Amino acid sequence: MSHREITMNSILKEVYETPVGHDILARILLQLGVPETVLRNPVSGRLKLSVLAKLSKKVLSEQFWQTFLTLVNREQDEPASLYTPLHEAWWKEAVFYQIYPRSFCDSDHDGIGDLRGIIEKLDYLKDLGVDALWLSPVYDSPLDDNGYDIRDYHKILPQFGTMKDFDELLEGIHARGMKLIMDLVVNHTSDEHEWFRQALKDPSSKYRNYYFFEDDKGELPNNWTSNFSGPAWNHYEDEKQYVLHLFSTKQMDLNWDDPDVREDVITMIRWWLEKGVDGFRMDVINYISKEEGLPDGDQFVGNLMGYTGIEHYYYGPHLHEYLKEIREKAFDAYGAFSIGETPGLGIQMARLVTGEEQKELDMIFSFDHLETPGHVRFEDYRYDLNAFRDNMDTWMTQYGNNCWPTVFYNNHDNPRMISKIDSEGKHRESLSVLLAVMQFTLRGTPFIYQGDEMGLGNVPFRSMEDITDVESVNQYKELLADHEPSEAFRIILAGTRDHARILLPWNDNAPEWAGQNVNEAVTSTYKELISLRHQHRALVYGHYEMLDRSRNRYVYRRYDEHESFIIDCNLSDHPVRAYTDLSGYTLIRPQRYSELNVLQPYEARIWFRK
Ligand code: TEU
Repeated sequence: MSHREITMNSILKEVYETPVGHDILARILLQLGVPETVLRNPVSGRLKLSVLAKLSKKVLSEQFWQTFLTLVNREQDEPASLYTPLHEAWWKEAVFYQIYPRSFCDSDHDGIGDLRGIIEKLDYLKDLGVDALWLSPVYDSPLDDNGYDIRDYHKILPQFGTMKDFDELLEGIHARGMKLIMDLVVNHTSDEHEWFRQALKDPSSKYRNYYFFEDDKGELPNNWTSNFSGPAWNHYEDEKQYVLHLFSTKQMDLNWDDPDVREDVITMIRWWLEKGVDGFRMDVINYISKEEGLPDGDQFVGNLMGYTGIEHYYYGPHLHEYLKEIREKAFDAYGAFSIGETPGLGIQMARLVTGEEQKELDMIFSFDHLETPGHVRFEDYRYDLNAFRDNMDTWMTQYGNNCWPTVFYNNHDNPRMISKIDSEGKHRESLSVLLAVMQFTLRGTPFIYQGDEMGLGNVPFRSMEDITDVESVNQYKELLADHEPSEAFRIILAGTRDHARILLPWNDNAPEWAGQNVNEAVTSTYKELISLRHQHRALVYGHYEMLDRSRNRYVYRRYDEHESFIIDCNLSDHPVRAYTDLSGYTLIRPQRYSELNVLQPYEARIWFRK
């Protein structure tokens, strides 16, 4: 099925019915704080796109709308019906746990986590109830971006151990009935990767075309900026060349339009699958296809996102084609699992890459729920769980049976969620438990980030001297142009990825000022909840129904033909009246409560009926 050509004369309702039109308009409205329902409202829905363009003339350029029309009209596919049959899969039933190796467990006391440290903790992870591990990069790397800048895809970083350690780790994981997925970072390589070295050294090498080289004509090739501050172009004076990097100056973007790049990447993926790994988390995989000619980005979008040019590569012209190719030539032969990290994709676009019939990715990480709409990560504000509820509800009900959501709060790229909600840490335990209750009872695969199960919050970094992340360091320098140092540090403190990258406090080994310690009660609740999920199919494959979405309330039901759960959540730091329509249900957690009709701050209850 294809939709009619969208033009500036199309009415909003029609634009909103296309997958890409839906996601972009929804995002703009979200950022502007306008409810999405205006697009479904018969009066405003009949307005022409050109009227919206006029109304937003101050912020959105004419060029933006040109790009918008290109993106909308290029996508002629439509998501399948929401109600296709639901198929079972191990990764829908599994509880995943993300390990960020350098800060997980340090076995040789050099201050940096390592592979043997992970081996030491396999029994702990098994006991927690984890079914699958996602390992952030462990490959050889100059560590400009902690391993997301890969120098050699076939080597283990010596700081982390050896390939023998890796093999032992994989064996230990499989021996415990768990699975391992690796991080696949193939949007870019390190500038120290052999391919890039050849490319830079020898203009006639085939590797020149592996990257985006542009002749130096006295100005930057376009206005794109890096995700990590500054222009997205390195200048090589001797060679008179500019080369593209969407991330740090040492992370050079691969040119996926070169079939040799795709073939080399596919061969590398197969090499790891041959070793027995069970799948991959694919780093910024939606960025691999760039718009031909690398046109300038829109300034408004750039300001909104914090970097310019993204509309030309986050849903590029050959994205579907390349994802299908990797799937067919590498993943399918091994029955391997794939999850894409896809910043910026909305739900309808996500349906077009994860729909079973598409044969592209099994799941994706969407990030829209990580900030309250209208706010950005580098901003000191209080996160609102009401927006989280609304976002979850959309993914629970609008994603379709042929797609499967992920449910997570944290990863190595974000400050800790409990601190975003409650910066003083007054409700550390109840908040950790509330988040866990939702994570293990919503529909979708839970991804725990290391330390969630310990109830970890943010780190009270004292100054920029405690900060090491390349993103923060670059941003701080940029901020100094128009901020006082103390103000710049405050902004970094709000958003720095270092909050999630401090060594886990297994045995008080984190520096004292960091104030990190394990909350045992949180850990045991994790165990209890994971085991509950494992015991009840209704919590995995069951239906989802919203029962109450009034302010600060999230009450929902998960059920199948055999059993039913009602989950009653208080999303606020003050008491609320509990849900009462519970005939036939028994309370299974918490075991103790102070008042039956009142939920305490951030309290979450689970009721059960057979
Ligand atoms: O992150 C990509 C990225 O853009 C994220 O910062 C994303 O925008 C953010 O998580 C949304 O909340 C990936 C890796 O996860 C990150 O660690 C790397 O630095 C980056 O790619 C480059 O490889």
